Amino acid sequence: LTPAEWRSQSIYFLLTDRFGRSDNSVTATCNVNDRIYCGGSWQGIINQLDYIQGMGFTAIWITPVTKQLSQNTGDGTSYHGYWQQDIYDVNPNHGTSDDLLALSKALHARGMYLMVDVVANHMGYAGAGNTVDYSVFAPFSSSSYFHPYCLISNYDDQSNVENCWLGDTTVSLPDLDTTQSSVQTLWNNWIGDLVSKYSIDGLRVDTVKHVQKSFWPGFNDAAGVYAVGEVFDGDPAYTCDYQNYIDGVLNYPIYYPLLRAFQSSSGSISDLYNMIGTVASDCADSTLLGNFIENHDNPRFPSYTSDYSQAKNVISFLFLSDGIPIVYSGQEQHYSGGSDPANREAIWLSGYSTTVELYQYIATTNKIRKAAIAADSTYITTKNVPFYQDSNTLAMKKGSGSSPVITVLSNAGSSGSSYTLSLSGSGYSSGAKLLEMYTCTSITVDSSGKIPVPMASGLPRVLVLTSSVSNSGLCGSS
Ligand code: ABC
Ligand code: CA
Repeated sequence: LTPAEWRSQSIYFLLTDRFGRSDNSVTATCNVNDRIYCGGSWQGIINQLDYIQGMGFTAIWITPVTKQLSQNTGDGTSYHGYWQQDIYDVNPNHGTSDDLLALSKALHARGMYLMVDVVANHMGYAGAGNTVDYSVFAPFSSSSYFHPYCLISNYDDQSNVENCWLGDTTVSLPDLDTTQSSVQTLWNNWIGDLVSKYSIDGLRVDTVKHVQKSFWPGFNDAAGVYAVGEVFDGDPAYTCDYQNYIDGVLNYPIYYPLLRAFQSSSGSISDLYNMIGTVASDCADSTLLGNFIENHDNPRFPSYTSDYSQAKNVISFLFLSDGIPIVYSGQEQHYSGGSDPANREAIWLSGYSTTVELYQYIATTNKIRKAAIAADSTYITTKNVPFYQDSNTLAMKKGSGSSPVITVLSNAGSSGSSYTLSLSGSGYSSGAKLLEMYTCTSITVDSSGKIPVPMASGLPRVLVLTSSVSNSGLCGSS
């Protein structure tokens, strides 16, 4: 799939080891602190695709598929998939190469897409950096392919970030010398073959800031599909520049102000308001970024606040601002794990309940976004514009000038009062008939051009032109 085709997708990100088991068990134990394989597999994902599709997701992103170091180390095992040793073989803990192919086919049969996580920065070794036996790697079976050993010690020094090694002295992540043309050729051939062998539709690319920028255009071209890179840095000036070398980046610049705005009723709305504009201007194309509020590297949102209204607001933001929404498996169950490894809970232990509040909320929000895309061919490429803020409220509009989708967010929390927000600046004129999509309330723009938005319990509101709602499956339309 091309970048343009990915814009309108929505992505469910899961750790293959933690999502579903081949035996469909919903009781198999999984103690996150043990950092060992819990038994999830590609067949287990196939078994639960109804659960994912039932929330309206059109794509999944799965953790790396390559063969890993096999030891149980002081840092645990390679259950997450970022400690590869043989890039030409698949991780046997997750199944066979035929199982991975079957997953790809099962997704495509449903009209869904497969995004695979890939790592080009490093391999993984069970031991300190000065003890590595390079013959265990395929290819890259000699030290000559790698940078000399040094652990990254200074994130403010870009050459240290690119040339030294991630990991620690228990598990090393031997850092490839990606400036060598032989290394580039091996990676580019590998990614082209992997994408074609498994009919992969998109890539999530690990550790992008740890490889020189000039490596990425060739790799992205060789893949031939949309690639979204992980640049783990909240500074838009630093992170956005990578979008000049790879199709998209994960939206870390928005992640931090989004988290801060909604983690309590005193969070800063204005920092988020300002960052929306900064990202839209600093990044080459904000509509190709990957939006998230949770992932496997950061504490889950409910570890900051257990408030469901706050959780709903961040979900609405991910789906209705610029970029491709990404929900991290377990977010729909309101899982609350903190830092790695606590944020990697097994999803089967939820029993895959589809009746829980956030599962339903995500399903509705996916429908609202799909309806907006269907009603307005410019929706997905038109930049989101924030136009109103007060200390607890943010309003933004996205889509065509005459019928934008208006999203009103609040960080007042579940105990927030009921009141009518008199919203100006939306662009709608007096008399326009709008529908609030979460409550199916009809609203008419008042004689002074303000929208009387019924707010309650700190919940988000989404307003669209009533005439655009047909065929959405929402608010009584078929
Ligand atoms: C884990 C624990 C370690 C523990 C080890 C045994 O297990 O985190 O504490 O010692 C994989 C596994 C992890 C494992 C690591 C290392 O490998 O999943 O469980 O660590 O063995 C990607 C993946 C991630 C993966 C790897 C490695 C890379 O998403 O799952 O980890 O393939 C850095 C990298 C980033 C990486 C992340 C985990 O570490 O850049 O690619 N993620 C600062 C730095 C970032 C740094 C981040 C976290 O800290 O700038 O580069 O990410 O260490 C903001 C700033 C940011 C700043 C944050 C903290 O604050 O803007 O720049 O980030 O304000
Ligand atoms: Ca590197």
